[in-house]
Amino acid sequence: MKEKNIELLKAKCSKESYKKLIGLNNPKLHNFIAKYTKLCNPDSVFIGNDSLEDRQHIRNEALEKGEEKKLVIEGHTVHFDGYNDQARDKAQTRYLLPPGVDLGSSLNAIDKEKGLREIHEYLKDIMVGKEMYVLFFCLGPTNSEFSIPCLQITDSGYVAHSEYILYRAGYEEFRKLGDSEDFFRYVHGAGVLENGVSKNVDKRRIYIDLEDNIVYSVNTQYGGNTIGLKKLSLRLAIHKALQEGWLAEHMLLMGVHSRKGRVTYFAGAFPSACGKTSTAMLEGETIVGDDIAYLRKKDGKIYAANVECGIFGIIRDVNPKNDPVIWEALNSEEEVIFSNILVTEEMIPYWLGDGRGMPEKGINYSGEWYKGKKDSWENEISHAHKNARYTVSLYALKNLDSKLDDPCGVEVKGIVYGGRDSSIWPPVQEAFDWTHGVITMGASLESETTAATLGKEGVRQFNPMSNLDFVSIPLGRYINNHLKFVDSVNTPPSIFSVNYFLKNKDGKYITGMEDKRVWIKWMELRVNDDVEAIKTPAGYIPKYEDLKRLFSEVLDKNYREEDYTRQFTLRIPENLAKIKRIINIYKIKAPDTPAALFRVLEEQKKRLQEARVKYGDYIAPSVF
Ligand code: OXD
Ligand code: MN
Repeated sequence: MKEKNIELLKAKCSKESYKKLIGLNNPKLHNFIAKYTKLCNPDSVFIGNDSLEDRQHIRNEALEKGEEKKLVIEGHTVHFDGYNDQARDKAQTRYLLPPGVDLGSSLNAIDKEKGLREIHEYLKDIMVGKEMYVLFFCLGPTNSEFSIPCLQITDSGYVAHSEYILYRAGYEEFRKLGDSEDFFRYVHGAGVLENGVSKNVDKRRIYIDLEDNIVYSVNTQYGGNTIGLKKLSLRLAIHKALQEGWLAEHMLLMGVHSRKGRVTYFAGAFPSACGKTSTAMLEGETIVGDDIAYLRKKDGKIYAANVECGIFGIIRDVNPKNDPVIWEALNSEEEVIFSNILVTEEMIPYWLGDGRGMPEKGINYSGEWYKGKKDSWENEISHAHKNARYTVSLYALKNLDSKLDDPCGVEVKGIVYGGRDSSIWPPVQEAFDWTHGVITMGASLESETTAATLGKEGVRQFNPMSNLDFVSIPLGRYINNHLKFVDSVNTPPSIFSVNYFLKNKDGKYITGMEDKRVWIKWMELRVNDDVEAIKTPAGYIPKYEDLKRLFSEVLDKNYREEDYTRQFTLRIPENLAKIKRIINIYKIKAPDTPAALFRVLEEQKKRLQEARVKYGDYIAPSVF
């Protein structure tokens, strides 16, 4: 470490912190920490390791600094983000573009030098009067091929506390790293706080440097913008994965259990707020992860690991009926951070759809709240935000899969793609093969927008692999990486699409909330070659008899043939219009799209057109 850096860090760190810093023999790491200590100019620097004391210190800090408040249940706290800081800010999230690099027109980018200048100006003195937390975590299980060590610098006790819950401790990983620079880094400053929340959200910026694996985030607290190891790292990981031939995906991981005790692992990609966590939490199955998975090849098979060990879940419609396991965890004395819910005088949290009715008043993301309160645009403020969250450790869940921390990951046999789609895809269908699935399901995914990002809700948006917000490389190359991924794999995983949001013409949902338990069981049977399926022009769909049996076994329900017919009718005009949209998007937005994408979609179009000539626009499954 440079002499003046040593002096600076010695002056800002306590003795213990300095010892922990020096315990990592990595001059490049030290110089980086010194650089941001100098720039952000905190009053003091805390270096955290993997110990319980350090974890406790961070929890205390979040409370003492007023970023969190204690709730009535021991171990529970509440945090509020500012009224206009309730979701990921896509517009102000940009890639820092070095000269000569072209990421394509669809990625939000800024010239690197200009962007760095701007963000460094915002970071200058941003931590005056505060403590800077320097923390070490690991993405993926430790001691594993999946592991990526991460350095988080932040002045937010809430962000630091969230990361201690959500990620594996990484100080020991850094020790093993020696003087290597192969780690991800995040620098976050919440900026000026007013009542504990970031005040200058108009100066909110999230800038991503793919060359050096650094993400900077300022003037925001919302987890999706600030928790480095979450969506900020996903963008870095997608770039790294392309270079190294693996996949970094916005995917759940779960074990699906057969009646005979067989466990088959599935990965599933769903856009934010479209059923990913609730699928991962399905009754009778086990959860490995609910948000981000890395997939790697080994010995001709595909393995995946959850990069996290906690859930930053949306807390809406979480009640004893819909989510009994989460409900139980959130009502036990496990460590939980609730954010942007409503809290009453008795310090009891309330959220939308909790089944307990709405309190008359309390504190929420708008400050003091009372029934009927309106914002400055005359919009009524709901008691809790639609994108309110809970942060809890996966180890607190009784349905946790035993392989969460397996350094080898879990072997993935099925991949599921699902979006919020009111009119096109059936509840479940299987692709003909890997290429067909990657292209017609993953790469063609569309979803109606939700409250997880700022902007209008309910607008149909193209969202390939549910990863559009995080794809940090030209889209065509991202798709190509998927196609090539199974080159040396003996039996690639089967690919499925699901749709929990299909509606009738009258706008009513035509499947039940619990039906996803049946669709996943059918996929498990398919992957294991236990049932046959019906071949349609768009993929394989279940046979009525199989679903009827599963509905009875799993849900104790009588599944009527008329429901099956309605749900699985092939909607030709909607499918054709979708193919047209998707082809156009790739033609316009992704000049380096592999030719296979257009070929496979054209073939599907032809099959659909031929079926239409024979059987009309809407084709019942019995026809095939
Ligand atoms: C999330 C998101 O928080 O995707 O998981 O927004
Ligand atoms: Mn997500």
